[in-house]
Amino acid sequence: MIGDLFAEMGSPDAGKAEVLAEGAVVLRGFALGDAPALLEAVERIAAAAPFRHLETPGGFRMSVAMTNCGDVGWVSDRRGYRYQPLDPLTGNPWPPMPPLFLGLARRAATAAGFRDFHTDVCLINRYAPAARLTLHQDKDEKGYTDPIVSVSLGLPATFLFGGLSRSDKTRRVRLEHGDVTVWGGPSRLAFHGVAPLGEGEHPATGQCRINLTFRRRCRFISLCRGLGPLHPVRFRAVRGERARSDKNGRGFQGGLRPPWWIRNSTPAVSETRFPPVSTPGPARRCGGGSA
Ligand SMILES: O=C(O)CCC(=O)C(=O)O
Ligand SMILES: [Mn+2]
Repeated sequence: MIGDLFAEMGSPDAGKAEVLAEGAVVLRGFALGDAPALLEAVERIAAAAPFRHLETPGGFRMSVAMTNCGDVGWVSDRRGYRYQPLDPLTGNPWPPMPPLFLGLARRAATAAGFRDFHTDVCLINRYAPAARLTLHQDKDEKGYTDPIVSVSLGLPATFLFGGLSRSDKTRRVRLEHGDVTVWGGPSRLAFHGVAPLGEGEHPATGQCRINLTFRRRCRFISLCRGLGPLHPVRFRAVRGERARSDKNGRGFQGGLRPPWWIRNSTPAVSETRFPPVSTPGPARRCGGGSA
């Protein structure tokens, strides 16, 4: 009975902030109050941009089903990993980011010590039992000054959180419905993944887990929109972006020590508490339609 209640409400630790590493924190239950509306929004997004299993550059089918909303979407195929403004499945722009997503991502980033986070892309992952995400870094964005904000909904998962090298020891962190994980600053390029999802049934999502990862792909709208190479705004933006990554980016692209301005941006979190909200919604299908 009590177990069922927690399954419905999310983490029994709702309201606590659990520090994983410098710049990385789990905000327990942070998205609980928004969960029903987030899941409704995911269904609307999936109606326009269906979940699909992408192919890796090596030719494997990913076990996690994915879709996106925002200015661009993350895709993978034989040509590699990248962001692009059009959904390759429909040929349409990705659905716009709902204001609820923007607000939640910003509030979670602020709670983790990263101010003024403005996300421009949300990758939405759907895990069925046995689906997993192998250890990886989120490094297809243009610059790493902004954190990653990741929302867990539905079935619990084991999140693997390591260091800046693939071989670093990983921590196993149980993520529950409503938990929000934020990693940035010195942890922005930490290797992470998700262990194979266990079987189960969650009142909010049924037999799956939904994950929203909010990123900032770039700070220059013209780059995100893919304007032509001779467009004057794009030209300036490209030069600015190059200058930044040449000067600061080289060292930590490859998983080496981050530059001082990333190392010193320690988020102000230790034993923070925030008020947990619990408004379990009606039972839903598993995130909406698939391709
Ligand atoms: O599902 C998660 O908790 C993590 C997702 C993730 O790492 C990604 O989408 O890059
Ligand atoms: Mn990731």
